Amino acid sequence: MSTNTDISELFEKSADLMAVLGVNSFKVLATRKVARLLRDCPRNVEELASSGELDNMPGIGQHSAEKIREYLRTGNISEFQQLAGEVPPGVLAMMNISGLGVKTAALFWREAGITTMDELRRRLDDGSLLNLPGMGAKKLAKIKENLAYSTGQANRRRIGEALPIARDFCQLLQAIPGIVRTTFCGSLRRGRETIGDIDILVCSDAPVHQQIHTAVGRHPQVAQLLAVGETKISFRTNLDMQVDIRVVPTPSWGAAMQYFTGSKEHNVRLREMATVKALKLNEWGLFAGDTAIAGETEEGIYEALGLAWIPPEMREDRGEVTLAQNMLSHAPAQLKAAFPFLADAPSTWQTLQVADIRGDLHTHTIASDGTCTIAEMVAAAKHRGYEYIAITDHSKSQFQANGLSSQRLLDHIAAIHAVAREVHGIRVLAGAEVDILADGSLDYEDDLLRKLDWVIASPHAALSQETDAATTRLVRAASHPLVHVLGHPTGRLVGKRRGLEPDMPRVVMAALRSGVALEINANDMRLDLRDTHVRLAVEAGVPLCINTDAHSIEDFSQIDYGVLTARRGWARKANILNTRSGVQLEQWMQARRQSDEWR
Ligand code: DGT
Ligand code: CA
Ligand code: CA
Ligand code: ZN
Repeated sequence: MSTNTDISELFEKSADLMAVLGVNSFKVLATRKVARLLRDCPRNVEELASSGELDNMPGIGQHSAEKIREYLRTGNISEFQQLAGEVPPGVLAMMNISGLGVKTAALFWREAGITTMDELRRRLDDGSLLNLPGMGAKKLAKIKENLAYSTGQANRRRIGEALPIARDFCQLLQAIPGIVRTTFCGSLRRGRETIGDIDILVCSDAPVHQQIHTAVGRHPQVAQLLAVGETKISFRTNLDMQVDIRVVPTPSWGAAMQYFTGSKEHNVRLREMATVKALKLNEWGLFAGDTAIAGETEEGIYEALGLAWIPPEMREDRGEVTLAQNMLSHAPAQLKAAFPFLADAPSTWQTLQVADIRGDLHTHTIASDGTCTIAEMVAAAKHRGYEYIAITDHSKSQFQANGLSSQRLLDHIAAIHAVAREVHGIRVLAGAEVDILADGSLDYEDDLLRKLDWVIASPHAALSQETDAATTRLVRAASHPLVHVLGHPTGRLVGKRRGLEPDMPRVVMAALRSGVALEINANDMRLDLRDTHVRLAVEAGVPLCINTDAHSIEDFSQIDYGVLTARRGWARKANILNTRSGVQLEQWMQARRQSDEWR
């Protein structure tokens, strides 16, 4: 976890606190602005502080600079701690419910005296909140629904929050003498969109628990040690995530990795296979009687069970064991019978890699709600080694995101083309992220869409539609001949907003018929398509795009989460449109536009 992120989150949280406490709104806005600047700043804030540049940064005033220095010195900001003391934690928690913002939380607290989630739940049920100003039955019903949804997700964190923490601690542990290897396992290694707790394994044949205890105890991110033993150390981080560290000896390393990666359902299958072979599988190894026949490597465990090694993201008991069995025994006929969409009947699973991605086809600039210019986005994409990038700002209905009117879009297309002429070594596509309106029509006229190289159609509003309406809407957009890809098709936000719940197989079939691609939005708050939807698209043979939806140059790194989600849906390189070369992509786009001409 970088310092920039930590401080940024602290400022953001403090802005929420100020807003609830009714602090002057200029101060709240200024605090949010600092949070955003820190989040998007490509340079490390510690460096900026020590070089003195912090004091000259636009948007960061003298007071904020002093607070940042205080954090760097002490790991906290006293003024913010004081604010936190004035607001009950339940009131802050309320604000995480979608549709219940700062204003409503303040209203519920000040006017209705609600300070806990339990109380909120009770008062939503007894109808007494209807007396509050501005609270209609419809609004309260929405809050109730969203509350029920976020409760179901309670205590799980987004993968984007958990992964940096896990990497940080693995690095810390790796530096301890006597520790041979470290890795994270569990849901995080499987690339799930949310993480309950972080499971870390360290490999060592020497006693290292004392050193681990010392290193962890000193770490500023650690809030509370929960358990300290010789083979297991657990603690809770400042951001309230539990981390379990387990020490494993070399001969059991692979068995432990396999066991603690899970999933539980996948492990049950494997243990069944072991039993059939009269073997016993546990976290120490695979045993015939008392003799270990595998355990040092994960591959060894799978092989001894008659299975090809299975990428962690696929270990969800969704057919992967059958796949692995047929791959290892080179049974292409059985494999194709079980999984007709795997026409190539692979004998090993070539896992999709981040390095396979050759461009980003969904990015925003300052023309709408991004923070960088066209030239900056293009330069950053080129620096990543990308062969192409599509600039895709919002369309006119997205007024809160500064969406482009028709005239502004024409100017923007010209500006994108101007940048494209200037830079070499990367293709720049002039695109747009066009709103799919509630009825499935698009936010720009066809004549305007024809002027674009690349059209994403995404839903942003009316996301509480019933299934039927949502299906009709998305099918209509997916059937539009000028659309290249459906962007974040459901509009869900992980742990926060359910989004549309269309009949996904029908949307996928519509995309297949019309030749439209589907996006895996890699932003860890979206991951939309989700893993199960990806699998539908892969089975149907609909091409996918993994895009970051970058609003700044830092966001390009979110691609990792999109690739993990793609792997969870069994997508391989050939399924992903933006693993193709620029030339191949252009061919695909041309074929797509011909379908428009034949209309
Ligand atoms: P999470 O933490 O809720 O996001 O999900 P996981 O999958 O990381 O689950 P966790 O942390 O409870 O356990 C990590 C792995 O350890 C799990 O995927 C499989 C294995 N495991 C844990 N408890 C059991 C168990 O009772 N039976 C079996 N077969 N495996 C278990
Ligand atoms: Ca876990
Ligand atoms: Ca665990
Ligand atoms: Zn977007």
